[in-house]
Amino acid sequence: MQPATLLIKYGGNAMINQELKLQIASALNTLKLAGHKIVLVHGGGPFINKALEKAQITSEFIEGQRQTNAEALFEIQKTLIGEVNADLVQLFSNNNLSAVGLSGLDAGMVQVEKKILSRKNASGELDNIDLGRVGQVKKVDSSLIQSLLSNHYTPVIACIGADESGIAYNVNADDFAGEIASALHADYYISLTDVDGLYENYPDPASLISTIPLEDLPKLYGSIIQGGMIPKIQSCELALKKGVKNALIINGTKPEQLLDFFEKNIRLGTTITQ
Ligand code: X2W
Repeated sequence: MQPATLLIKYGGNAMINQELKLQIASALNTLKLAGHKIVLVHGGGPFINKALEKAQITSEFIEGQRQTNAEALFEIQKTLIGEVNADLVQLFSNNNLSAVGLSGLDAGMVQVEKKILSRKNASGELDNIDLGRVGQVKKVDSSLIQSLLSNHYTPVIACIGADESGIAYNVNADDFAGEIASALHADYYISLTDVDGLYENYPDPASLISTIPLEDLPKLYGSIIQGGMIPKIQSCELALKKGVKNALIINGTKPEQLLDFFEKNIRLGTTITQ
């Protein structure tokens, strides 16, 4: 495969143990050596859950978004930037990836605005739900990422952004990654998750969908596309609509899938086509 820019979203559920993370680091190193430019955006949901529990802060998810008050945001920033990001950077740098740890706050890279969710109530009217300090990406300045890539560094980015006045917000990592992929005009947006892809009838392995056109997705929400798959597919949709060439969901708990796909041309996971 021709050298390409790969934006990889690495979710917390695919970071379950050190051995697995090492295998991911080694696979990314192979891809980098093959000439691909790699940018990694990470989440860390399970680590955030633990930190909030320890701090005795309760949090609720509404349509895949964690309601976040100022106290929760403080814990989330500490966890994503100080713990998850720092740990990945250390591991990746040890595996010759020259990783540089960032969040959307660095150089004002990711500007967000407060996210407002509208949801139908029992009488069919739309209610606005206040998610607190949850942001929606408004603008990405990709120049810092571009300059790191041209100097052979691997940016590793935590999903925190700030609004115009510099106030920090928690951003869903799938949404954040899709926006970065489009700002970069990445060749591939890859969502590394803990399932093999999108299934017609989960978990029947024979029903794994190997390719699906973008235009077929809208009618599948609520049936084939459910739960945690919703933000993943939505971020693929967003990336493709905003100029990314290919979007792919593969199993991050099977790191060999990355090499099979990009090195051996074996079609794995679910590819969403333009
Ligand atoms: C997410 C950010 C982390 C994330 C959260 O607080 O859990 C919002 O929901 P995964 O591991 O990719 O799920 N933010 C607003 O998305 O992590």
